[in-house]
Amino acid sequence: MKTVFSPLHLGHVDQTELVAGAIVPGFEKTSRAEIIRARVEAVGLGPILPPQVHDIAAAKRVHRADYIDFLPRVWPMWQAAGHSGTALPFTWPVRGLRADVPPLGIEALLGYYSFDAGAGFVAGTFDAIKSSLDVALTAAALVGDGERAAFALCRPPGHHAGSAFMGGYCYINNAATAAQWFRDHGAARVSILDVDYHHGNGTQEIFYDRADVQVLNLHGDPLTEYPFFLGHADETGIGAGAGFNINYPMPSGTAFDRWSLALDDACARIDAYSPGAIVVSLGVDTFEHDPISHFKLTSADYPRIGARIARLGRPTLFVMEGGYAVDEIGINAVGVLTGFDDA
Ligand code: Q9C
Ligand code: ZN
Repeated sequence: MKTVFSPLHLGHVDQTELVAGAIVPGFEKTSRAEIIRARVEAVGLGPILPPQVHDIAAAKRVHRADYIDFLPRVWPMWQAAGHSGTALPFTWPVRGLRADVPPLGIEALLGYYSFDAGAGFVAGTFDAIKSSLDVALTAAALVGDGERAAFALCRPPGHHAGSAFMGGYCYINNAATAAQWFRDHGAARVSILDVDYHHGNGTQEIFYDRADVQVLNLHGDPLTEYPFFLGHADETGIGAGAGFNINYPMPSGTAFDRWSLALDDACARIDAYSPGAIVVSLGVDTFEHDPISHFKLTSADYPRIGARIARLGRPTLFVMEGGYAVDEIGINAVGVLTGFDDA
């Protein structure tokens, strides 16, 4: 399997986040992608290719244009305001406030275009966001050109980013943009299978009223797990999209015996949908030793995930999402891919 990777992710570095009332170093750090890339090389998964630069207009097929146009302005506006450190919001237009009038200042705009304080900007963040998108689209094109599968080693991740908001370490929804790319290049239907520990709220929001992209999410129950405010089992789609959004919330402590039953059910639904391509939002924060998550998958389970997805027998794009147990992130993420290739 070919991997697409860009070193531009390295500019998204030393950003901080808010954890338990304290500003701390971000869990979503550069070593994540570097260790995965090293593992791809160590196991000889296949060639590692640089991305081709794409027009950012591809992201506007699933995101609001004003949101995408805001992203390159964040750091210059933050600096012009005399700020340093990590650009983060502190107020949001929730119930009772107006979300229809964009404010003028950078701190307010960051709140307007986000749902939490989990997507900070530093000087190199926009270039990393754009490179991550380019990685996803380049890998999608490999699959479109006939590869059985490809690995988009994206950083930063994307599945929490919605049509007009960032959050949860995510800015542009790489998996959603890639799914739309498949739709725009001949696939009548696309399935997005999100196996990250956290519910892919952005992906769900983007496709919630659409029948042409099926979204399946296996994740920690939002009653207790981030992102808390989406991802329940009764969210099944709306309008034309009714029945095409499928959530599998599972309790803390879930291990592979139960998790794999949800995967089997999701795969049966993908089979029934008969998509022209599958986009896997590949998070490995389901791992038993992940520092911010609460499932109990082991390193031996990840190749089984890949093998099960391979049995679907469809063109498959793997898009990297979360996973914060850095020591094992390479073994676990690449384990899914070797499990796929060996099946
Ligand atoms: N106490 C992804 O996996 N909350 N995003 C962390 C730590 C944010 C996860 C709180 C988790 C975001 C792509
Ligand atoms: Zn996650």
